[in-house]
Amino acid sequence: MKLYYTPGTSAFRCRWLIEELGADHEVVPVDLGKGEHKTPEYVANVHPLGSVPALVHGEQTLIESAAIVLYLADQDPELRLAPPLASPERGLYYQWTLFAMTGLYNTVHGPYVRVFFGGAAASEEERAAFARQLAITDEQLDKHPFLLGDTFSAADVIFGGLLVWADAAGLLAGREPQTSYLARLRERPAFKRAEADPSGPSPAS
Ligand SMILES: N[C@@H](CCC(=O)N[C@@H](CS)C(=O)NCC(=O)O)C(=O)O
Repeated sequence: MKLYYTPGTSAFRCRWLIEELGADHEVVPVDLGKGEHKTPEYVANVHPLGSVPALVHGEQTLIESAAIVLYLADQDPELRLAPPLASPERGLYYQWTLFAMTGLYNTVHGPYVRVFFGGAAASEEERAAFARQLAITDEQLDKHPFLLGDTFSAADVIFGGLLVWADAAGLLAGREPQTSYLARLRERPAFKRAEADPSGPSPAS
């Protein structure tokens, strides 16, 4: 498989999941600063919206980072990165994944990109909106190491990836149990491999 990738972007969660899978892969660095995502070739052949990430797997090219993560998580059932269909855990898996990508994403993305480019720190209003959303994970993460309980899953990759952004934007400081949870995720060898990217830092958006 081949991942079109820019560090610090939504592509990170895909890279992390690929590392959790231990799958053979090629990373194709896309330099947003140089506009490599807007060339006619890239738009025609890789990502019709001229964004990252995109995954090429066999004959198929997929876009949308969360779709890529969920698709890849299903590739090796023995790793239990996705809970069984129709199980109670599967319900929670959908709940936390969609909460992260439709709710938390909108709260975190703006401050993250702004701070990444050296702009103003998160406002009180942004902090309050983030804190209110994050609080719905308090009970689960107080009692369990991961969103689904004792078992790490792709939902942790998606939610945890957003906490990485929140942390970089200064939104996470002092918030528990999520700070300890993120520290636990950062200790994962797959996270470390994904983060140690040879193509170096690059603009977030
Ligand atoms: N919903 C998409 C968002 C993709 C996206 O906006 N990617 C950003 C980086 S985080 C990007 O490529 N920005 C440059 C652009 O779209 O021009 C996903 O999760 O894959």
